[in-house]
Amino acid sequence: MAGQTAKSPQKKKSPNSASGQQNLAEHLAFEMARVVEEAAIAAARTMGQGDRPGSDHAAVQAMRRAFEDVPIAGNIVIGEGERDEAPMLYIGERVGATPPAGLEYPAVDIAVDPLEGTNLCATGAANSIAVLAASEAGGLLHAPDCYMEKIIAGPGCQGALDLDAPPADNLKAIAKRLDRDVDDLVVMVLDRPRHEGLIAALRKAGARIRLIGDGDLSAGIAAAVRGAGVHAVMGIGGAPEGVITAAAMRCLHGEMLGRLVVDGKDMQRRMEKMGIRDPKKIYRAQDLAPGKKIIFAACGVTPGNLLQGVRFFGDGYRTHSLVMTSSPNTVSFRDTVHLTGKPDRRGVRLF
Ligand code: VTB
Repeated sequence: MAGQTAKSPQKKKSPNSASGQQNLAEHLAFEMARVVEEAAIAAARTMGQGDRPGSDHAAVQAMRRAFEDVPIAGNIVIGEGERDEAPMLYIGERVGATPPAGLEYPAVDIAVDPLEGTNLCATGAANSIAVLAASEAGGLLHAPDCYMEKIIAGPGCQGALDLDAPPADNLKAIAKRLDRDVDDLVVMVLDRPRHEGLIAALRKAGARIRLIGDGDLSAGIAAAVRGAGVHAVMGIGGAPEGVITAAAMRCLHGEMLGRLVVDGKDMQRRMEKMGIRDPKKIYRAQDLAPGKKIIFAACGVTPGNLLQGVRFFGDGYRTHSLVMTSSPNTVSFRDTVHLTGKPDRRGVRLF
């Protein structure tokens, strides 16, 4: 990210020094963690209410509000939809704090999913998260709101996957890289009729499967983190979610291949308008999120494989977030107790 450009003579430290840049990335990552935490807390309050739009709205509103304190000139490149269909966090919306006179904040492109897994939250099911990815301008593909074929696995599988190969071949390749057998693998697949063939092939090959109702983004991140209990994600999910997953892969060095699903002339025209010349292109994480300075932040809403959900107690709440930067390459799990009232005699719990 271009550092804060000081136009005022009072500003002493050069933000373009290596340590200035590093501090800026770390500082912004911290700010972004606050943004996803606010969205997660608001969404988590609605858990299990069976009100999908209500859950989504709570997350969107809280995230939009939280951006107002972040010192960036933010540009939403993936959001809640086009300007005419989404009141907040629409594509092209400018977010961020207003800089003091004479200062410019860094230009940042942002992809948001204030509540990934709306249904999961509305039904109290596992793995809904509030999530965003950010980068210097131009660092995230402006993916159209269409489907994407995906295959995602951990860093050990770099270069081992093939989107056009039969699922059994990919399983063999993953098993080999992870030094285990195919029947030791756990693959997450969105539970959809379109995946009937894929599921049958995975079962035939002997892999263990977790069918998920929603949320191939959090599943993809889990696949790139050892110990999260998932080795791969396969199948067709959202392309915008694919870009955010790719940003996470840039920080975790996970392997990911994706190809847009272009059905119909309308979609083809939309892609051309967006400058996507080869709709059959197979993207890697580096193509979907090419930024040099990626920031990724996710906060658990409902309890999941990777992140705890938000827990509320009398005097506050506790959030669990994953906050990452690509340069410097850091991965932090942030377990935060937010004390909103006067701490009572119960104090702060270790876990
Ligand atoms: C996908 C997936 C998301 O919604 O977009 C899915 O990437 C939508 O698929 O993680 P359908 O149109 O088949 O429902 C999510 O699961 C988010 O809810």
